[in-house]
Amino acid sequence: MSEVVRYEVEDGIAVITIDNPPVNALGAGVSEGVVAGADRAAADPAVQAVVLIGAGRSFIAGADIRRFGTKRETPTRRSYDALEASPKPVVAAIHGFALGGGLENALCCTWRIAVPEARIGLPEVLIGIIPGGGGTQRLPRVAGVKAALEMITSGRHVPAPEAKFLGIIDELVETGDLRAAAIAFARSIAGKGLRRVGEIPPPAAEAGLFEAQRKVIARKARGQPAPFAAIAAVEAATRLPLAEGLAEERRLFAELENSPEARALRYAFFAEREVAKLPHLPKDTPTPEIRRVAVVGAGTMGGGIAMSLADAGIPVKLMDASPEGLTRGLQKIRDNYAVSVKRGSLTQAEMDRRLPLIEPVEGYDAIADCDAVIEAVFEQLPAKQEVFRGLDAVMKPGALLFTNTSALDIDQIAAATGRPEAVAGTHFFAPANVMKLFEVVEGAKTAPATLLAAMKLGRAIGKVSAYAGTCDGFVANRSRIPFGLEQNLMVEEGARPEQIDRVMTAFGYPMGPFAVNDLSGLDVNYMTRKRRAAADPNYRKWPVADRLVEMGRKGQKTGAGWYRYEPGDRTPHPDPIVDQIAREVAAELGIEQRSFTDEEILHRLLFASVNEACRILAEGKALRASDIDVMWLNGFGFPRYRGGLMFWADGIGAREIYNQIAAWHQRYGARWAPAPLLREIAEAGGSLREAKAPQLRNG
Ligand code: 3H9
Repeated sequence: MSEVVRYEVEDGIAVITIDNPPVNALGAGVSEGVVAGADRAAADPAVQAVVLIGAGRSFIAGADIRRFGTKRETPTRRSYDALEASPKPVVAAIHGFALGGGLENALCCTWRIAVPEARIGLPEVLIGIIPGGGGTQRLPRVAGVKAALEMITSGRHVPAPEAKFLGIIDELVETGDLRAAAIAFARSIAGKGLRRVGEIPPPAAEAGLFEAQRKVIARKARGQPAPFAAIAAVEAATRLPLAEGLAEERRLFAELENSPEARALRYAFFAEREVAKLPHLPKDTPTPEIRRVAVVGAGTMGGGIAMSLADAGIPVKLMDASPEGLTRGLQKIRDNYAVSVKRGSLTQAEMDRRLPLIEPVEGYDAIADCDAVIEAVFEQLPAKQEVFRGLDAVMKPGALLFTNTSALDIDQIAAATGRPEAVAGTHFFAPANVMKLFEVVEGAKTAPATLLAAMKLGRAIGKVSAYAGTCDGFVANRSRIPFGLEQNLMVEEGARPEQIDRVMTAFGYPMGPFAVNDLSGLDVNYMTRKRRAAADPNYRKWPVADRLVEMGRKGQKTGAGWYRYEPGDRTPHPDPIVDQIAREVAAELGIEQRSFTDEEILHRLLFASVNEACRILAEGKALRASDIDVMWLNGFGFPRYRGGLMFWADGIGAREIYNQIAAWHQRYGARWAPAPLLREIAEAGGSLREAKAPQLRNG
């Protein structure tokens, strides 16, 4: 047959097995192998029915995403057509994932059975396209238009029991051996006729459904054509015969495959897989298991961290220096879960399962046997060092000691222990139980095994783990700081917060940066700025922001910050007082105020960060430019359909960015000095998104 598809006949049942590790994507030879298998089964009079199954950990994860956007031959027959045309019943036996083209192949089979843990879905919109193997036409025919529309526009992975309820799966297989169950099932339905999904007449949609869905999408999927195309394709299924609906689907698919959004989203998909890899570490490094975790500090961060562990089913011991702090922290956790239950995003049963996983304890002795500790106390070095001295005294040998700092020196924290190799940073982003980014920070003495264990822990709690070397701000915040600085300085120069916010929301951010500052509280970084100013005589202060804080304008929580707010309402209203403060600061600093174009605002903010990202990479603090992109996507709300900071920058071109930065260097001085790596890439006509740290370039 083919190297990736096997064909066997067992007692009158043909079994076509796809074996294309790791996830049985429909790569080279797979579709051809399925077609050949279906033909062989059709031609063999001894075969009564066919089973289509996946080897390894999945049924089929979909088309091979790496092949999109490349020239490839259109096969004369696709597996979808061959399966649907089979004169004998075909049973799709699903475990792991049946996604995209995987589910579409299954929908061309006459029956679908699955293990309860399996997940199915059409996630194509998440990579900027729509299903292209008939999913938009066949899913509405089995699941109804409403359910199909929801699945296709969200890309959600649907658990098998729900898929059974929706009519997509015919039977759940509770016994362990799916292959044997599928063969038995095939035998039971052999000779009892065919029930092809494609022969079901076009399904009807309730009035107004498509319009309503377009409105839902308009809010969520700004700037993205794929969800709208998905709605159009499903709409076609309700009014066209199958063949015409399939042609319409193919036309829409072809329009999207090479769209800028699809290219950016494909890049983001692979960047998020690459970020998990630390190829500079020795290959045989063991990864210690972390089963029980302690969290020290029951404040907002510590509570959020404890919740993210409990959410993933990991038992947590929560401790705090003060009994009142612990009680308050636990109450806050309870309240947070209760709010989720009230909103309907969590069931009461799930809350009742998670809460007991968080066990309040007193004193270090109570956590001594945990595999790892995450310290989340006040962001001050002496406080953290004291905790680490306490941990060092009691923790069992081999326990891993993580600090949730956002800016302090990991090495100084590690130095408070006799086991710096076991210490690493695990930087959560607020709110810790919501934000996906999990920065793993390597200190000078951190052992590779400690790093790998931290990376794995992040993934186990559903986060995106990303490596950072230790330096002020680590990678994510350090690359974001110049953006924040320019945002503030442009206000001194005459740009208004509302213009900057409008430019960035039009770019695709869910909120403008000033509105975000007001939401998180302007006082949050006030102390960090003071600390940096004290340490560095050249530190460029943010006088407008500082004055707002000093006036008590700390953002939404005080009813005013960069904007003013009406009581009980989060709508930001521009406030002339802010313009006045900006004018005063400008006058004091001798800055002449002027107007800004939208493009200048966008470029000032993002080029500043591209330049810093190049320095970070050259210093080896981030491994790959794409890691920085992953951080911006998961930590700062950078629009995913633009790929990430460095992917976006490549769209403009390193040379143009370098020239502009060099011009701003002349105009604004040292902070705009072009990074040598940027210059190198610009001169070589190279790609920013492919830039790597020296430790990866040399090895
Ligand atoms: C489609 O089907 C279009 C159709 O309508 C037909 C059109 C004609 N392609 O994520 P993991 C690689 S569009 C290529 O770490 P997990 C991945 O890069 C497709 N490669 O595992 C990684 O490689 P490496 C619709 C793929 O267990 C390795 O497999 N389908 C693909 O955490 C392991 O992946 C999707 O969008 C692929 N389709 O999660 C599903 N999938 O080891 C995309 C995976 O070298 N995939 N790889 O880094 C996923 O969502 C997850 O991979 C999955 C497994 C949930 C399946």
